[in-house]
Amino acid sequence: MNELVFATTNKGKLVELEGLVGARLRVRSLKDFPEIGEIDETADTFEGNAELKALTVAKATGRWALADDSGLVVDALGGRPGVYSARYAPTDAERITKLLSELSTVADAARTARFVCALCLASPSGERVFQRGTCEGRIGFVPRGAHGFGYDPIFVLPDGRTLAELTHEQKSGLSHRGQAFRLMVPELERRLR
Ligand code: ITT
Repeated sequence: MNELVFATTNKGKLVELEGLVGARLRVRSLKDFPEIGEIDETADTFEGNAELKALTVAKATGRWALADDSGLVVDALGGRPGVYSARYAPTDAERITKLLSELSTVADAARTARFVCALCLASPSGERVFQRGTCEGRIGFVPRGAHGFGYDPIFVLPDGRTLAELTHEQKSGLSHRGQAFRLMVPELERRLR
């Protein structure tokens, strides 16, 4: 079975990505390559940061690498936190509290938002393939649900459930990451046989 390195340190992403391809590919993560260390996300687009992470890891490991750069785009905040979603506050709980407080005077109808996921698959010789997925919803008023990670407990889907109220499989079926990933699977199958 071929090996793919997920260029991520985010446990929540890793669990989701392993669920999506773990059966087809031998999945390694940055934990298996501690010498690579932190990769600075200096680009100002999701694709730019995904490319930085994937290329760095592919070159350092000599293996195909897949990176995910994702985040939450909130319309009432002019698109923030966007590419800075991980750096918006130090922990998931603090990020949620800060976002709810920034939106405290914003009515339900104006709380529209979307998750964006850019995936970049890169080879050690510098080949690159990109895919993108989005998931539309609204920012709720109180956190609900115990599954998922990050902003999931305050991301409300059109049916009223938060992403954190879905099982792992249900979330993958409609999430930004699940969509981007399903688009990437044929590319993985073609290149990593
Ligand atoms: P890596 O760069 O190591 O992959 P990271 O957490 O720094 O991990 P990003 O820079 O892509 O990842 O930041 C994405 C942030 O957006 C992440 O930390 C969450 O706060 C949020 N996020 C992304 N996808 C999410 C999801 O499916 N559910 C909830 N929050 C999500």
